[in-house]
Amino acid sequence: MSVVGIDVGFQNCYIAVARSGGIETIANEYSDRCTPACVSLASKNRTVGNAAKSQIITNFKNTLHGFKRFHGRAYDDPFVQGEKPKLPYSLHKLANGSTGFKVRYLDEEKVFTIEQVTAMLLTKLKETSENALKKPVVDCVISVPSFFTDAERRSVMDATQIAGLNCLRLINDTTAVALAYGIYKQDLPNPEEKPRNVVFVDIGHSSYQVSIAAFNKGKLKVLATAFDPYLGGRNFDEVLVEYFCEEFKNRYKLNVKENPRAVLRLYQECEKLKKLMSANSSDLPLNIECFMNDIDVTGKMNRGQFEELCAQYLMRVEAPLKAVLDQSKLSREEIYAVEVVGGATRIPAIKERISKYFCKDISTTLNADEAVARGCALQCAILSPAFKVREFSITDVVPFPITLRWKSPTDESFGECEVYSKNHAAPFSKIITFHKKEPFDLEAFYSCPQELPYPDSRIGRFTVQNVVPQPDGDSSKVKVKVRVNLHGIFSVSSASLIEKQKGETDDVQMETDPTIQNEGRPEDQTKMQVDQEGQGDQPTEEGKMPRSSSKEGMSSNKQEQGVGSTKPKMKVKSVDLPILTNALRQLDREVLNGFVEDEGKMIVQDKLEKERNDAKNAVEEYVYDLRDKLCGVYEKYITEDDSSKLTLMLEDTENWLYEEGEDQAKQVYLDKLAELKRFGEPIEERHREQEERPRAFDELGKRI
Ligand code: ATP
Ligand code: K
Ligand code: MG
Repeated sequence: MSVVGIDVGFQNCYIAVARSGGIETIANEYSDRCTPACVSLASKNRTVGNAAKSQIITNFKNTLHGFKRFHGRAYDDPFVQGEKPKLPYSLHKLANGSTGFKVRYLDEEKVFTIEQVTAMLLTKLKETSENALKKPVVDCVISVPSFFTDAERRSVMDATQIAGLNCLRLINDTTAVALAYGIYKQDLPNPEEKPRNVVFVDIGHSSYQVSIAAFNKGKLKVLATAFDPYLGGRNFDEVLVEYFCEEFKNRYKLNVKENPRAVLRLYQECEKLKKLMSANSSDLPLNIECFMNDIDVTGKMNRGQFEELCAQYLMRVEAPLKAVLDQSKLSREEIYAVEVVGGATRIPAIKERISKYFCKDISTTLNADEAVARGCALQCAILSPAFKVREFSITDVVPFPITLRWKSPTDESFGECEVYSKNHAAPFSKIITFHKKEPFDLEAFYSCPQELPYPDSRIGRFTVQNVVPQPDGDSSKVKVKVRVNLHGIFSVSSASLIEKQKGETDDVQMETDPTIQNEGRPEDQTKMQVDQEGQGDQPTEEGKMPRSSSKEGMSSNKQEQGVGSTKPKMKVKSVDLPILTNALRQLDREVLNGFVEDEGKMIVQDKLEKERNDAKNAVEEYVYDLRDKLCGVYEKYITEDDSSKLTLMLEDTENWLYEEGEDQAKQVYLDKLAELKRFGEPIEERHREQEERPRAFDELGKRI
């Protein structure tokens, strides 16, 4: 079993794996530990990561990047609409209202969903992990921003499925960082002592997250999270781009904005300049040759100027820090350390503001780029039965309160109840008891739309099916288990109908007291209790949660709730009820299966194309190699006449490679190579024999 952690960033992805020596961040085929979140579609194949990044300008219409935040979002979503004019590629409204990407692929126009695009990226990251581990990779843990809502998380989960990954947990970025921080610490307070409270800040390319976690030996508990979901390094790039666009308009009369390639180049150069300014406070140049209309452009900027231009964004650093501290109810003195990660925290003005807010030097003991991936790998190791790792329990929080609403099918009345408050522990299950005679709908939604960084507060509708009245016509008692699972996704995970047994009629009837049927007063209608087993259990598929319907469990539940006068001797029988889940923006299962198949086909296509290219390169290499040797080491082993004939043949092949041989089937190249080798190999053979002869004599001499 593989133990892999993946940080899927808006801009940069990192992979960490567990090997015998511990957790290691691994490099891709470019010896780069960072794989750009970039997918490029072309007429014969797809390229992903570094190779795709180099296509951003040349193949801008078909090179997708900056797509992470389209997960779970409708095309009409204000965020999507805001991004659209800035993107070099085209978005497309899908039939179900979701956001699609319109590209040319295999010489045809194709529309991919966000799940498919992220799956392409994940396929690449999976391959990179497989190359490093030298075995198939299926199990993994993937990070998402702590503020991702249900729809966004479900969409990422679908992407992992398309890529053939089994995501054991979607873990929040800052929680992964907290784990990477805490698990190796030997000096954490004992369980009964006051915990060590640490602030974790992660500012990436698109977003800003902060959390406070309390550590004791063997555990971490997230106390609170806060965020500015739309503040990240890219805002600072944009400020520079706007500034230089204006400047180039004035100085060179260039309208940069109308040239997508120029805009993309300017973004790349501005990002470099931004990074340089983090290390250097003096004037720094920006030079781009042949920028537009054959004009070379130059500009300059220094850190002071940059900070002035970015004042509106720097101002936003404080609010999440204040929000997280307020929610944790801790004082600044109770904060042990402030750990920062994420590329954008390298901006000095950001660091200063964080440090100033907590009246503390910030710590950078964690690797700012790799901590999230390492935390993911650690979580994967903990969850994997195949790997022994120190016990460490993680309790996360629910970022947005969740309310459940139910409607009476017979009249207009309805009831609702907040099932998870803000910062409620997660994962967590609860059981709600209803008294119903027929199937009913539960609607889950986020209670505070105004604080949600997402335009739709709905989570989904869950229909509890097969509910029937009791034989005597009374309502049945229906126990519904709701859950925020390991991925941070809400679900109605199971339901059961409790049947009255003969001879117990009176007891049970007491519980169907009509007051409990009183819709609109959640306290009366719902009886909630914490399902103790629900915490920290292994992730299981929807609807496959362990049922808690034992006789003992039931009676003790009642005592806790103080409902009814059930005697322990009462016999209860429970029947599992199917639940129909209709989550917001959820992909149809059939469609998802189709995507799994399509991804498989695209993987094969990429593999074939790679083999074809490799075969072509092998011909080219052989031509150059043999030509060199004919004038060198092989000279003695071939007549002058044969040599010039062969040289001519090599030249023909080279020309052919640039002309009709440019784009041929793999077999054509294999045949070409075989043909050349028919001439080349006898020469090589003679050469080798000659080389080995004296050595063989030497060996013989030694033995005698
Ligand atoms: P997100 O977390 O939003 O999904 P991400 O994980 O891809 O994004 P990171 O890799 O953490 O983001 O950070 C990338 C950002 O950090 C980019 O905006 C990059 O320009 C910026 N960055 C990296 N190094 C520096 C530096 N030295 N100075 C300033 N900014 C930097
Ligand atoms: K990252
Ligand atoms: Mg990140």
